[in-house]
Amino acid sequence: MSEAISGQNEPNYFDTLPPDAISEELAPVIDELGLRENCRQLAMEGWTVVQKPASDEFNARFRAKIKELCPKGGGNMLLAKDPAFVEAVMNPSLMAMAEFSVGRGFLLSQVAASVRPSGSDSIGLHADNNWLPAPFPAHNMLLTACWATDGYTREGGATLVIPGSNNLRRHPNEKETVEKAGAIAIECEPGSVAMWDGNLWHANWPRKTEGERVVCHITYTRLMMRPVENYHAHAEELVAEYGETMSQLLGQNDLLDSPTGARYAKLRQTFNNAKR
Ligand SMILES: O=C(O)CCC(=O)C(=O)O
Repeated sequence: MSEAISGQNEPNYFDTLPPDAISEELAPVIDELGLRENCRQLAMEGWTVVQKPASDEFNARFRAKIKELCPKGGGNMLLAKDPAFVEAVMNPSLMAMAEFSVGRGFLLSQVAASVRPSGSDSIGLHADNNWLPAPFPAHNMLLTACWATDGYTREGGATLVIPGSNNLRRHPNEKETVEKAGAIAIECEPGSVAMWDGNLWHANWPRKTEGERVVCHITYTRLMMRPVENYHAHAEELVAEYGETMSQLLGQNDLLDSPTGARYAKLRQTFNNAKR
């Protein structure tokens, strides 16, 4: 294989960073965005909240767009449906947290939304690593970021989490699913983004307050995982519009899953990404 096609002009990384380490390249971005404590909490407890990563104007527009596109309680494949979803997915704070949690070169897995009216019951306790057998690996595979356009309160049906359950590295059993021992509510302001790793046991509380809870659920995944949603039909258009970051998110900028065979020009970059 020639140098040109194996990407040998990249430095060759030999060490894999530990799961809670922030890479040298990412550290200035994390500091600039004030996310160091979020990284610590996500790595240790399995969840964190990024306070209002965008303007109130964006949050209001985003909520209205979700309501328009998801009149019946929910929707999916939203990335291709309106630029507001791209703006949320590519928000600098979310992208930085995703790189920290699911590694350089991570993919977009899903862009869905839920609209929960008053009286909505809770969903069952689960870990989002639903297509991964236990024991879960030390490095996180899946990061779920829930954009809480209305904020979260327990009475309002906030996401329920069991801090530290991420460290058990397995799915909850039936008894644990019923008991929900150690559960707390994530409480946050409108426009904040609650996020958790694929190991964390979570559900939500019943919604007792009036009105609706409108949330966009964005999932990022490590580059070796299969995404939930398949944007192949939209990839060319989205990459032309949004460039290299979109290309990475849709798995078009690495060695893998290429319709013409492995993209060897991306080999070293992809192997290096797996270590960061
Ligand atoms: O709706 C919620 O609060 C929790 C959602 C959830 O379980 C998920 O997105 O994985």
